[in-house]
Amino acid sequence: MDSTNETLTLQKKLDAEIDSFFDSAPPLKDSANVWKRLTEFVLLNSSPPGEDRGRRIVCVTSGGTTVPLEQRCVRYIDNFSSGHRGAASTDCFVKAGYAVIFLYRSGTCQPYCSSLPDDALLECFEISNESKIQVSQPYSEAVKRAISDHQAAVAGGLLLKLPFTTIFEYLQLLKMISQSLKDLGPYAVFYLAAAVSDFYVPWNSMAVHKIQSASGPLDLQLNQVPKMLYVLRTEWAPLAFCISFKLETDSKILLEKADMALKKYKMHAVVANELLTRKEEVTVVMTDEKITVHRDKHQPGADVETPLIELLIDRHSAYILHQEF
Ligand code: PAZ
Repeated sequence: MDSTNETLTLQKKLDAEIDSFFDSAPPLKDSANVWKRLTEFVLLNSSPPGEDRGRRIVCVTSGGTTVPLEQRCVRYIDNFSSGHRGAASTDCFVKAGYAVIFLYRSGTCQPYCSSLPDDALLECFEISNESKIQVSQPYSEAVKRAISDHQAAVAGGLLLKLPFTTIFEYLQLLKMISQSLKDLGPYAVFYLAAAVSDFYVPWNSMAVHKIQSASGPLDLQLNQVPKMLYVLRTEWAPLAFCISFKLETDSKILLEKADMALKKYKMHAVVANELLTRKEEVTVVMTDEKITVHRDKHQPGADVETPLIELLIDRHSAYILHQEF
């Protein structure tokens, strides 16, 4: 078989796997309403008053997907992702004038909350002598800033938040988002920071009820999640600027794996990070260059997302120029 035929055969196999994934996935709840919110958001940002060009829109994915083991799910496979990267990156994109579709795992970090404690409701508020709820003094500025920045982003039509839990919901939503952004061409960005499951139990071969422990050891057969990055890049949103992430725990293979992902899925950039140092530094792997960015340790509260997003926006601008001429 020559290489063109081999590529076609692989493509057909991938298409069949993807069709089977979506055909057997449980239907997305409230999908008509999600589609309505998405199309309204895209329309709102398509040509803001006084501007002849629409705003750039980025889909930021954040947090980890779960893999249910039962249809009436009691148990599921999960991963470590806290959603910090996606939330902090959203703050930076909005600040830079992008509109953000924040596709996030329910219960993970939220935009504008990175300087608040995890249990913000209990830590940041207190009951006054007059039995009123008030912000406790040490958090007063941080809470004010978080609320006003968040309100400004939502009221300004710059932030749309869509939650997911399972791998099925995540991929159905991602597909829907890419369809809604299709007309933006190079002005759309996918920033895929979510930690997406590599394996799953197909819905139609999944136990319906809670798996019983009395039946002895559990034998699990997991299918591979089809490689949607390639399809996103080549079919769903062929003109969008696509950034994916590669996480490894072994620094020796990290850059090589990121490079492979760049080529295999035709990404414009792959952000390589290690589990333990992911909040300190990341390396952006692109076709002609690799650039490492660091958190500024001398600046209190500084994060690695600020220089990362600055760099990516710069490369996105160059990409738009290149597409237009
Ligand atoms: O969500 P978080 O801030 O705890 O971690 C971010 C991250 C490591 C999940 C992200 O930077 C990343 O690498 N996502 C892709 C993971 C993967 O290779 O599937």
